[in-house]
Amino acid sequence: MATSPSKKINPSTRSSSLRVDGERIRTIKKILIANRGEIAVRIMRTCRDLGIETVAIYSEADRAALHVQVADEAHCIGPAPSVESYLIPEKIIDAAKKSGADAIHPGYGFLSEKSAFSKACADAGIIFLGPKPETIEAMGSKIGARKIAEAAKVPMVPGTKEPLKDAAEAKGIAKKIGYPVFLKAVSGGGGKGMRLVEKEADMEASLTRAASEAKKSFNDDRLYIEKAILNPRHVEVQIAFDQQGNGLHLFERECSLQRRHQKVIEEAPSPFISANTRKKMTEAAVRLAASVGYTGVGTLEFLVDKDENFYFLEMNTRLQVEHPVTELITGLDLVKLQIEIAEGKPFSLKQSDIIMRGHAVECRLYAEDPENNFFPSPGRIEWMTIPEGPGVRNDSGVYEGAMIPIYYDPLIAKLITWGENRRHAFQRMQRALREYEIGGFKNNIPFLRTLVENPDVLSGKMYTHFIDDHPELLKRRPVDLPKEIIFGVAAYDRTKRPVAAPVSGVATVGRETMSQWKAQGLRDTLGQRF
Ligand code: MV4
Repeated sequence: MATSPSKKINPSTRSSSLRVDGERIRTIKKILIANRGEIAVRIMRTCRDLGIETVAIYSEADRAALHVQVADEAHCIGPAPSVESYLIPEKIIDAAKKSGADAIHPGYGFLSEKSAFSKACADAGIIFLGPKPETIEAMGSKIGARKIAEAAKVPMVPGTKEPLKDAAEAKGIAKKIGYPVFLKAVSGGGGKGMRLVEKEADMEASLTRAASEAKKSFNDDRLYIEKAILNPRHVEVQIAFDQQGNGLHLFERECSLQRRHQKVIEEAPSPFISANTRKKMTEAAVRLAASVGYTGVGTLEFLVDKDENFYFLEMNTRLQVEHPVTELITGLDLVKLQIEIAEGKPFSLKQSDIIMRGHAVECRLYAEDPENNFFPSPGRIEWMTIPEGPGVRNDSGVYEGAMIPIYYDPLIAKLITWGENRRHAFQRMQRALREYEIGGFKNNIPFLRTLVENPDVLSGKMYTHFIDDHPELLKRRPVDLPKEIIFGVAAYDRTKRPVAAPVSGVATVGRETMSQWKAQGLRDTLGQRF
């Protein structure tokens, strides 16, 4: 696919092979991004910053998608369903070879944590922007990860490190560690296929159901058992390792506001943990990653109880959705780090150079209807007003006029704000969400506004089941019009062409015209959207 020459960057500005400390540096000049949506666009932005050419892949449903338009070059890899396109390693490696890309960035989801894909890239002589296949494989088995954590003396939830043999064994272990317990799939992760067992009488039925779910989801029916931590907080540590074995942590993220294992709001740092807990947790994370010879960026998930005891859960060997909050408090670009690590460059930073400054919050914008059980709501973006101003970052994969396909994750954008402290970051998030307008389909912006204005959220009282425990958060609130209209004007203007309101010779649209607008019944029109 041809692209305009004006977009082309000159890759010759990136010097080729040089030696640092006797290690070979392989300069990356062209990266294929094996993903779509906001993360593909975000990765391409860093590539452009670094003078690296970008290659997009796209399915037939994504011909006009933003990531295709942003890339220097794009290749169609098949029909809309991801099992026929974004999930097929051969098609992606073929596109990489055709385009002459030296590296592939998998983003998150799709093939990002498939060791076979990482291996296939290596076999094709293409750099995979992620850890070695053996590391992905080792962390893919949750009992394998528990054995690694134990060897590295990282605290974890009491439970088993071998697959369960039968119900009698499961009952014996559960009795010893105490109910309630969780049955989890050995090949699971991200909360999929977990089952809470509250008492011995439920064990047999739970085992049968959990095993059949695990078989269906992961083609592996092996289960293990863990003591259940009640009302935990979900805190994760960002780490990075270069190929020389230097390890760093980039502090932690708080991810407790979630619904059905889908995170809704994340922030950094965690408002719950003390400096002492932070030190112990980040040291444990670096120790665990070092013990497996980790390379690249990665995340260690922990559960934290009310007494700030922390327990290792699992490791994610990819760039995560919520990485921008870490970028905003550290000033680092995690994609740039990934690229430099893959090139074989040793870190130029020491741990003491990484300083946490201020606070960051991220809201995930989904094309789904909070008032209808978060049912996905695809469609066309009829209009969109994007927040701007101090401390605001919008990572989006869409544009006004774009179609949201039904085939993929309904995440359309991430809104991230930075502030000098938590309160300031949330104030900016409240402001930015009031500016944000997306029309044409149902989305969760009103729900996000409710959340970031909630007193319990603002005082840091949330926990993993907070949203489930507060169904009233899902109800749309009446909103007072005058506050909203400051930015609502622009949106109204674009839906009701012509641009200028044809009211008694008034040619400009602004706050002065509001009373006339009201006379035209504007309140009713806007009322449908707030
Ligand atoms: C747990 C747990 C409590 N105790 N394990 C969810 C994500 C996945 N990585 C593991 N998860 C959990 N594992 C033990 N032993 C609580 C969670 C958990 C959770 C569980 C049910 C519903 C929502 C949850 C949100 C975050 C964490």
